[in-house]
Amino acid sequence: MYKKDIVKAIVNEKFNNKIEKATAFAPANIALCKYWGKRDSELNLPYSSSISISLANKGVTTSIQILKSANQDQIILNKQPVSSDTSFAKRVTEFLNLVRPPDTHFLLDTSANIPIAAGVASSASGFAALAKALNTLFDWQLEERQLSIMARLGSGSACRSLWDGFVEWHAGYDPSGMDSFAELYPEQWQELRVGLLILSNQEKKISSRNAMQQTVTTSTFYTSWLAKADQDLTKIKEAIKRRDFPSFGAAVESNALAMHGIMQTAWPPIFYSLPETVDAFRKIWDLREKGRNIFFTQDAGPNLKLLFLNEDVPYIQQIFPNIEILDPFVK
Ligand code: 2P0
Repeated sequence: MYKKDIVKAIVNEKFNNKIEKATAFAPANIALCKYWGKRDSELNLPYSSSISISLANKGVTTSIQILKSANQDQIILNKQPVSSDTSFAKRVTEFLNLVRPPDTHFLLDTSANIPIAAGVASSASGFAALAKALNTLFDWQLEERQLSIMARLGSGSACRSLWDGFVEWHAGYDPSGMDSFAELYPEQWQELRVGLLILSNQEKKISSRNAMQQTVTTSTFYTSWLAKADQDLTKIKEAIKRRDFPSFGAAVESNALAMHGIMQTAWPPIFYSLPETVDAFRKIWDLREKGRNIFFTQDAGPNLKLLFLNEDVPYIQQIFPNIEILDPFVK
């Protein structure tokens, strides 16, 4: 099945373009139980379900408008024009091609209010904001579920960036992916804090898209990861419900370490951690031995996101002076 068929089914070729320009914001999200591996790489369909926390007002704002008498799209990222031959522009154009009426070009102006180096401002909030802006521009009036599927076609994790708070992405079973969408996990945990610990600005050598594919195709342990992800999802959801922070943190951290572990069993091996990352692991484990409830998660890069409760904010600031602390439930 192709992306274009899915888009056709969702928007029903409806392109009522009455307004000139539409703007939308979508928050960045951090997976607590990770998405790592696709059963369909065209439609970004995952093997396993995942759950994330959105970062309130940290994310991407995107404006889209139709350009009259232009012969190509114009793309602006953080106020700078982006050349059409960059991988960023190619990915955006490819997505716009799915919804492009004949002889139409777009001006897309996108900006992130979170450092790209944090590894959270990239494709997820970008494609979620773009899907929302297109929904307004073309007056599709999509339901949340359809919008989530639209965003997923741009980038898997984008389907989770349409809500604040906890969001669960159901992997689904259908080859069409119409049952693979995210929805709000309706629990509010006001005391929960996320700290962005930037350890390096170095660009990653392998994209998560390629890295997850390499893991699926070469790791003999991949099915163990799926069994673990399934168990962790249940543990994390239950711990959220009970507001049981030690169980929550342990399941989240263990899930991230397992994802990175499984990558090391791919061939060629994939290793996103730097010495600074490993030093930070040890520091956090030492703090836990001293009785502090501080946990981490790590995505496809060397930086860490720390999880702790509001009562530990002063302590965390003292130990990690450069950390950026976010309150996911306050806009
Ligand atoms: C996640 N990551 O669940 C996992 C954990 C990174 C590590 O989703 O190919 O940009 O666009 O579907 O969503 C990053 O991968 O990949 C990601 P595509 P995506 O957040």
